Amino acid sequence: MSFTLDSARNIFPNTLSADAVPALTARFNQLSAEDQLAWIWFAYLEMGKSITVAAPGAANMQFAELTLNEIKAMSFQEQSQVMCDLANRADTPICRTYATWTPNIKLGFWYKLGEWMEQGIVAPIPEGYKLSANASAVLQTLRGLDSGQQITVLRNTVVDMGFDPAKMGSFKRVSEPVVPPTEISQRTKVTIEGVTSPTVLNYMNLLNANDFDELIKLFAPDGALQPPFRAPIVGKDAVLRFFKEECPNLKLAPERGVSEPAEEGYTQIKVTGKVQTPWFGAGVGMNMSWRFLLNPENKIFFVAIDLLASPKELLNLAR
Ligand code: ECH
Ligand code: GLY
Ligand code: GLY
Ligand code: GLY
Repeated sequence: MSFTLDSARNIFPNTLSADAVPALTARFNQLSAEDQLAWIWFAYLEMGKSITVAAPGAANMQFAELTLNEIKAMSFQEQSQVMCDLANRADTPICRTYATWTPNIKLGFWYKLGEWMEQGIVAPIPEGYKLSANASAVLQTLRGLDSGQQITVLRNTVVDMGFDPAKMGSFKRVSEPVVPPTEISQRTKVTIEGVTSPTVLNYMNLLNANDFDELIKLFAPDGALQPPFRAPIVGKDAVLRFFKEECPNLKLAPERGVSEPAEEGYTQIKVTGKVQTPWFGAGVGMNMSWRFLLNPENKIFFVAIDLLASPKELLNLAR
């Protein structure tokens, strides 16, 4: 029996991912649009006390600029309507534009709106707004998560807003210019206790260097990558596009791992360690695992990236 995408997804089945994130997201999605926006506002303010979000890069913002200016020129009532439409995933021109943006552009857009809300340029969350009992309970659950899980929830709420791209037919995706790879002399090299696979070491080093054109060469033609809480992205073209659109400036700090032969000349390798996003830098170290399945040519047939349930999971290399 040779590996399929489905069987590959089940390697290292003891890996405990942060189920609290999708569970909380599902409860969040039950809230009204007004409650969702106020909930994010309160969550963002509260998290801002302990972690600092980086300002979006200028390149990042230029694509949202037209829409931001359009919103700036509106009345408070119209602005509130636009924000509710986004939360409701309504079918409006702005919600359709939003759907064409990469996650980083969406995050930059809301970063700017948040600044403007603070400055009184965009309609604020009404003073004294009282969250519903459900929303308060969901916020209380968020407080109990570690910061890596908290920022993942926040990111997901932003990424899921706007009109559903699946209902849009064909459209032009809008993304920032691809970042240039780090100069060879400036590159860092990871070491992973228990793992010597050049494919895995190169994966980490090339991703850290933003060298996506070399990175993709490590994948089999039908190779797949499964990001946290998402369906696998299948095939080299789609994976390369994902790297270029969503993976610049990540910092992967793998710590340890285990490697063992699998069926038919394949090799399965699990690695655990920390990951930083450019939005929060060293302020948030996410506890992650990578589960690689290499084919007999040592190309990546499958890799799943998971956000771990707890720091304890960093030591769980059991099969
Ligand atoms: C305000 C109120 C009204 C509504 C809204 C507001 C604004 C909210 C704002 C939120 C900003 C949130 C941000 C969140 C950023 C989170 C980033 C994360 C990144 C995780 C990345 C990982 C990468 C893993 C990977 C690895 C690989 O090996 C392969 C690739 C990949 C307040 C106005 C909305 C402004 C900035 C969680 C885990 C390791 C899979 C990518
Ligand atoms: N400030 C983080 C980013 O632009 O990706
Ligand atoms: N809040 C601490 C952590 O990220 O683990
Ligand atoms: N999924 C990780 C990111 O785009 O930040």
